[in-house]
Amino acid sequence: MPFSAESYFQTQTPPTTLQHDTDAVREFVQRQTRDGKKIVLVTSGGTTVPLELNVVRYLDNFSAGTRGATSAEYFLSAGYAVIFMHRQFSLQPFSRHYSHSTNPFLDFLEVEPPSPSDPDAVPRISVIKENREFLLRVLAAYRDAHSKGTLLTLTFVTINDYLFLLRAVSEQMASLGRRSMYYLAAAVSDFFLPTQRLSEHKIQSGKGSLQIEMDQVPKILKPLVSEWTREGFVVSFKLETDPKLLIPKARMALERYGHHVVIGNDLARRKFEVLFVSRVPRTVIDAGQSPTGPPIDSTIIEPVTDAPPTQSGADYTETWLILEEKDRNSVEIEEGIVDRLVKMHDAWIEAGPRIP
Ligand code: 9Z3
Repeated sequence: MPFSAESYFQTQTPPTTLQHDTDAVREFVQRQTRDGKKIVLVTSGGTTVPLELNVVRYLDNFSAGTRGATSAEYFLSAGYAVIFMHRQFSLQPFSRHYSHSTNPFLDFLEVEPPSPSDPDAVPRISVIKENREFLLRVLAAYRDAHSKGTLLTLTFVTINDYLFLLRAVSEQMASLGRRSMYYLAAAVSDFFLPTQRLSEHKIQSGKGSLQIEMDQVPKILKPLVSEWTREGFVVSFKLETDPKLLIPKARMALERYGHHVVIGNDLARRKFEVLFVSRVPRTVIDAGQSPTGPPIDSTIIEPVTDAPPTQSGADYTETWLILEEKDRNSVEIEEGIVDRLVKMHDAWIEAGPRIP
């Protein structure tokens, strides 16, 4: 019998930090609610599946955390409070600009020699001139988020940590009703080994090949959408490597879970092209709201023309969001993604009951 979400949570062990994290989220949600903020939960980075209880080996899911960390910054600048739930040591908002090995922090700095006329002077470290404007912008946004307390960071490593934490955070955010958004960019394992079948110690070699039978991870979007989040605006990501599968799999996710937006991305093209599949609620159209709004300058929105008709018909919007070729080294596609989602979310808030 495959695990349902319910049987999963009944039989698996919650992470030891769960209560502490839940308390932090409760306090954060209460404070942001008092300040009238919309809150977005951004999940980011890949989950692991340990193969042993005293873990030496694990399976990992691909994700550097760029999508989540970058998007979190754009949500903050759009006025959202952000719960950033990420894989330990994956990229984070603000520090992503310099902590990555392709952008080492020390390369931003230079040493000014002491003045020969002042015997007590010491060398000074400063930021290289051409990086100053950029770093000042990052620093200002970072300080702003810190002084206003609008960013809460949570950490997961395993798929088990992720599932328990996602449920706890969603339950705390439920009181926000339509003023909450779920931006599920973490790369989530599809298969796992239940604790009861995990080897306690390191699996020994020497017995030939290793065979492991894994269980399917329960489809967590289902209870998230229908039980935990009430009226939250839910955006999930679909990652494929076969371009032919992207549209059908993104549609299928939307059909199956009944949430608001699926963003499909092909692994090789994800930095400059994403697919938006959304179910535009009738109420939004009837209220005369544009569900998408115009694109920001550097992005092109193209209708999907090569997809077969949907089974259920009318209420789908399927479009590509593409970065213009000339902008691909200087603009981040997350700016366009977040811009679009904020407009859709506002239309969703506008069309429904304000606070439950
Ligand atoms: C994504 O598709 C993300 O956009 C990426 C971002 C992982 C490609 P990077 O962190 O990459 O910028 O390097 N996430 C995959 C989401 C996922 O696993 N979804 C699950 C599913 O479709 C559950 S919601 O089944």
